[in-house]
Order: sequence, then structure tokens, then C-alpha cells
Amino acid sequence: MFSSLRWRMRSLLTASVAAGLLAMSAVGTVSAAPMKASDHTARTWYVQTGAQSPNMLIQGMVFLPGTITIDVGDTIVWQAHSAEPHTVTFNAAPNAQFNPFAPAVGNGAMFDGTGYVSSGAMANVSSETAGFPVEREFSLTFTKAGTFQYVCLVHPGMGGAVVVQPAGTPYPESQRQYEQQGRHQTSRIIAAGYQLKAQDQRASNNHYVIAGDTNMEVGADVMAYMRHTVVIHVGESVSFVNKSAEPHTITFGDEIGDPTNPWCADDCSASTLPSHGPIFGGNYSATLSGTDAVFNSGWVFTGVQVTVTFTHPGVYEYHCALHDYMGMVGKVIVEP
Ligand SMILES: [Cu+2]
Repeated sequence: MFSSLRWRMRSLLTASVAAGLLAMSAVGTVSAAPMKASDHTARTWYVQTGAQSPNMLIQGMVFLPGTITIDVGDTIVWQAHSAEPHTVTFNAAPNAQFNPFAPAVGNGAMFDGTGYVSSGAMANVSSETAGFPVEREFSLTFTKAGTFQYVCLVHPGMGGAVVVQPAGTPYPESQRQYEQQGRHQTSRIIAAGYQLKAQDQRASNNHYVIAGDTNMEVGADVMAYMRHTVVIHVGESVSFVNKSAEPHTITFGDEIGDPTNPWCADDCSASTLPSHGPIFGGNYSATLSGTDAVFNSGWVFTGVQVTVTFTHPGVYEYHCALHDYMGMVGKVIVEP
């Protein structure tokens, strides 16, 4: 569904080629490290990748637990817990970009903390729904003591740490304790997300709709147009403002156009309406001249305002090309 815009991500991410080359060169090093035999019985631990409300509307930009302490020889399995994609990436190049089509590097490998390993896009929805291949799990066996940080390539600021103790060292916390803390944190994220949504709903009106918002403190992201249905009159406008850390789109009608060109949200030569690729700053406006008109804002980044003017009466449904399957859809009713 509506996956054509997501295809555009690929070419947007020019750094992906470099990341791919780096990944290839690192493959040899991650699988080569030998594991020392010891009396210690190796354990398998589970880390939750992402969190969400059951309806997917609130997404948590977290690994749970954020820091896990294990022993040398233990394995960690990261498991996808959200529709929003995340990666588990160790030793990423500075300013590495997310490439949803980059395959997993080092899955199931012995890992001594050096070399690039990355899960690829992890999510708990189908690849068809996501619009790119997604994985459910990624695992690494840790062969050296130390503290190793990792990041999510999709969400700047999202990361975790693995503290690896010498084999046989008692564990500070059990898997069960981590899971209890994880449930607590998930509840906090969901509560914070709904609180933000209610606040933004009050701040939105028939001519101003907040399109997504993020509570950075707890890592909660609201995947919603904060006022689902607005009612205006012919000749009037609605401004959509993205307040979240995520890009969103304002898309009326089908997603059409050249999927390889990130700068054309729709067919660039279309006679329908002007369209743009990623909008990083400033404001942008368009006019919709009928309910069958097609308009795709392209990626709208934080703080950008997109104003759409309606010249004909009717019911106009729109969606976010990236997050519609999480319920990010809306409606503009234009009365004569
Ligand atoms: Cu979105």
C-alpha cells in the first residue's frame, strides 16, 4: 500500500553506497573472532527494538533495555517490536544514513566490538506493508569484555549499549527484570504520546493541523494528523505543520510519479500540480482544484509548514505516505 514514495528513500540516501562498501569490507572481521571456551554457560538475552501502542499510533524510539549487561560468550537477540523501522548498528560511519534496502551485516556473528555490524531495517510488519525488506530479529554473540554502543540509523539520537563482563561474572539484572522495566517504559511512552496528541489536538483547528509530533524526552512519536477532520469553505486553506523529528507527507490521491527521483514526489512533468521532494525548511503551498486532484508534498521535515488551498467543494482524504499504515490519515471537508 502506498509504497511508491518509500521507494524514493533509496536514491535520497547517497551515503548508502559508501555504507554498503564499508559493510562488505567489514564482513570478514566480524565472523572471524574465535570464542574462548569456558565453564560459563552462555546465555541468550533479548532486547526489544522499538515500542508502540497496540494501534501503532504512538511509536517509541527506544531499545528496551537501553543498556544490557551480559557476560563474554552470551548472545543478544534484538527483536522488532514496532511498525516503525529501526536498525541495530555498531560502529556506524559518522553521518551514516539509513538505507532501507541495505541487507543485514553480521547477523548471528561472533562480535568482538570491532567492525561494522548492522541489522538492516527491523519492524514487526510485513515487507510489503513497510515498502522495503524488513527483518524481525538480529543476533550477535559477544566475545570480548567491554562496553559497546550502538545506534539506530533511522532515528538520530536513538541508541543503546551492551556491557560485556568477563565470563562467569554475576549478572546485575535478569531478563525478567529487564522486561518488567521495559513494560513500564512502554507505558510511559504511550501515555506521553497520547498526552502530546491531546495537547496538539487543542492547538489545531480547521485551518491549522499539526502533522506529527515528538516528545524527545521519553522518545514518543505521534503518528497522526492531530485534527483528523477539518471543515472549511471554498477558497480557504489548511496549513499542515510537522512538529515531529520524523518526516511526514501530506498526500492527496494516489502516490504516482518516478519512484527513483527523490525530488519529485509526483510525476515531475505532471500537469496536475507542482510537487516537491524533501522539504527541509521554509514553507510550501499548493492549490487543489477538485477532489480528483493529486498532490503529494514529498517528505516534510521538522518545522515545515505546507499550506493547501481548496477551490472546489467536496470531501478530500489525505494520508502520510510513510505512516499511513499506522493510522496517519486525515480528511478535509470543503463546503460551498
Ligand atoms: Cu508520517
